[in-house]
Amino acid sequence: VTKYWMAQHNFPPLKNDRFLRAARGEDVDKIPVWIMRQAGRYLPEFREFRTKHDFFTICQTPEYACEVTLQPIRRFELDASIIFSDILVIPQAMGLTVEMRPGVGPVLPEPLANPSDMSRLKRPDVEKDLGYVGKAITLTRHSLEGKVPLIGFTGAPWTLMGYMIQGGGSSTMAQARSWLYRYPEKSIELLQLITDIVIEYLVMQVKAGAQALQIFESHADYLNDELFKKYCFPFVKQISERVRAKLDELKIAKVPMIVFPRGATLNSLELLAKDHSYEVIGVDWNVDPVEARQRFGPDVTVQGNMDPCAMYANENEVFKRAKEIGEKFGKTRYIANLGHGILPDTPIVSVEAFIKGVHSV
Ligand code: 1CP
Repeated sequence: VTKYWMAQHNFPPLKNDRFLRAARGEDVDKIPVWIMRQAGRYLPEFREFRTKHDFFTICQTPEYACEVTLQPIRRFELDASIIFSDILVIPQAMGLTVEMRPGVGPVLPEPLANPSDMSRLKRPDVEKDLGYVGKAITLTRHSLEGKVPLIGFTGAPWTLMGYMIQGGGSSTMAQARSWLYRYPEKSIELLQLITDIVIEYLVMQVKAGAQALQIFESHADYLNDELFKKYCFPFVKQISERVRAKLDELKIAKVPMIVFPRGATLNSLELLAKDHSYEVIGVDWNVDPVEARQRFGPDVTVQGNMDPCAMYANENEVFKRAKEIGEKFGKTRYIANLGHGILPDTPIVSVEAFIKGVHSV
């Protein structure tokens, strides 16, 4: 079946497998590097494209999503691409309205005010309602011509729950976080519903051609160790285990999985790393490379973690820092990235210097 599926897609052979090798713990000639939000507003060609097309229209139109995914790959010596989409396509497919407001970010005008609002949510037919993401992945995988691998992604359950209750970004996530204490059972019910959808969504992405998967738990910083153990870890673990089991059942080759619990405590990160349900753990810029290695052990690849604001230093400084981080993590089981998404006004020369610095190790 794997052969049949490959033949059916007939994807071009991969020419640069550094990223996949590092994820699997194999030797690499150079440290692989990619950048979270590498397709985005710091690129003039992206800004130009956005003046013509609405954000979710880009996500929903495979030719457009493919075009913006390729933009950073044409410009830079990156070692991986990530499909252009957003984590909020899931709440959207569950029936919530999501608007992308310029200068504000995503807004959900009718969030879940209390557990009875959960009756407004629907269980999407993933292949149908989110099939556009699969189509974008297949098209992009062909259009990349094997230059670099293509990463698929999703938001993790707690992060998505946060947006669904909060109605947008927030500096406290107080509404969402208070659900965890006021309605623990209903919170778990909601997290489980999202988990079930996320699993189907990720399997669809691999079927469509995604060569790795990243799970963004961007709101892990709101969870202390107790909350992380109860509301993040079990669901994130379930996602990896059930995605792998489903791919086995479909006889499709498994792909490396990355979890990025941004802002999680070192205890929480260690819990995830030592569980080995993910090949790769993403860390933000507050995590010390040497301490991370010590606490995670030798059998997990680490991804990260230069401060996105360090990209505002001069070119030489950016190069030097990138090289230093590479040396601290070492060439084995390491994927270089920023500690969070690249900021919209980051200088292009910094991106070039960052990549050169990593590749110089
Ligand atoms: O290039 C890539 O990395 C692929 C595209 C991508 C990804 C992986 C986008 C496009 N969004 C995401 C993931 C995403 N979206 C996350 C997880 C990563 C992270 O923590 O940053 C989150 C939290 C979102 C939600 C979201 N979408 C925000 C954050 C809002 C907040 O304050 O909580 C914002 C600003 C967006 C909009 C968005 N998504 C992507 C882009 C390029 C943009 C900018 C909007 C625009 O172009 O108008």
